[in-house]
Amino acid sequence: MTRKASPAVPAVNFIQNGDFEQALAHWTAGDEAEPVTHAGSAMVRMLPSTKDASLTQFLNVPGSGRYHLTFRLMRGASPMQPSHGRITVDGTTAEKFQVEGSDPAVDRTLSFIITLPDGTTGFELGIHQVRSSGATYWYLDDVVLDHAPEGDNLIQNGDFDQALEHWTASAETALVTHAGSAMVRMLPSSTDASLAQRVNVPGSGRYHLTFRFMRGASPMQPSHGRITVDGKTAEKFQVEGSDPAVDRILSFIISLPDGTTGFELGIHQVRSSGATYWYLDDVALRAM
Ligand SMILES: [Ca+2]
Ligand SMILES: [Ca+2]
Repeated sequence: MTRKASPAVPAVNFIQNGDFEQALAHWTAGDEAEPVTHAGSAMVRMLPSTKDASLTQFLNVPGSGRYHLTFRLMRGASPMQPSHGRITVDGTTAEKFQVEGSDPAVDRTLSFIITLPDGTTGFELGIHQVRSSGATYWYLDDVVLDHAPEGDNLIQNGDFDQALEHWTASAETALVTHAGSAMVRMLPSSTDASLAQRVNVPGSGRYHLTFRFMRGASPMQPSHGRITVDGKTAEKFQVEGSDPAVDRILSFIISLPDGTTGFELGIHQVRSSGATYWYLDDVALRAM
C-alpha cells in the first residue's frame, strides 16, 4: 500500500529480504523474533522475554557516510504503555527510540539516519525491542537502508508550526491540529486541493521530497495526488483506501533541469469520488 504511493522511491536497498517474503532468509533472529503473516503481509513479530528481542543482518555497503534506515512498525494489543527500541551498528547502540502506546492498527514508518565511519565496507545492522514492562508484540516489515539525502531541508515551515507562513494554499486547504501536531488538511471540492511553496535550491539535479501523510475516515476508495514543479506534473501517486490511522511517509525523487535556482513545489489532491481529508506534515526537500 505504502509502496504503491511511493513510485519514485530509489531502487537501492542494501537490505536483503527486507520485506520478509523469504521468511528470515539473510536475517539472524533470536527466540524472541519469528516470521508471521500480519495485515496481509509477511512480517517479523518480536516480543522480548528474558532478554531484548533482536533482528540483525550483515550488510555490504559501498563506503562510509550517511545512510537512511526505514522500516514499518505496528504494535500488538497491549496496555497503553510506551515500549523502547534500539538500532545497533556492529553491536553498538547507534539510536534509541520510543514507540508510544496507541491503537495497534497504527501503521508507522520509522526513519533513522546512520553514519558509518571511514573505511566501512560492511556492518551488522541490528533492530531491537528492549525488554520492559511495556513490551508488547512488534510487527516489522519493509526494512530499507539507502543512501541518506544530503544537505539541509530546503522547505520553510515544513512542520506548519508557523501556520501557513511561506506556503500558498488553495481554498480547499486549511491549517488544523491533528494527531497532536499542526498539519495541513486538504479536501478537493470543485477543484483540486493544493499546497505550494517557492523553494530556492543550490542548483539542478536530484532532490528527495518526503512528507508525512494521513487520511480522514472515508469509504475504502483510493484517492489520487500529484507533485508539481512550476505547475507541471512531475509525479502522480495513488493512496490506497485504508484505516485513517495509518501514518505514512511518502517519498519522491524530483529532478530539476540545468540552470534551476528555484522553483515552485506543489502538492495536490486530485478531485475524485474517492476524495477524503488528507493530513500533511513534515514536508522536507533535500539535495541527494
Ligand atoms: Ca512483508
Ligand atoms: Ca506539524
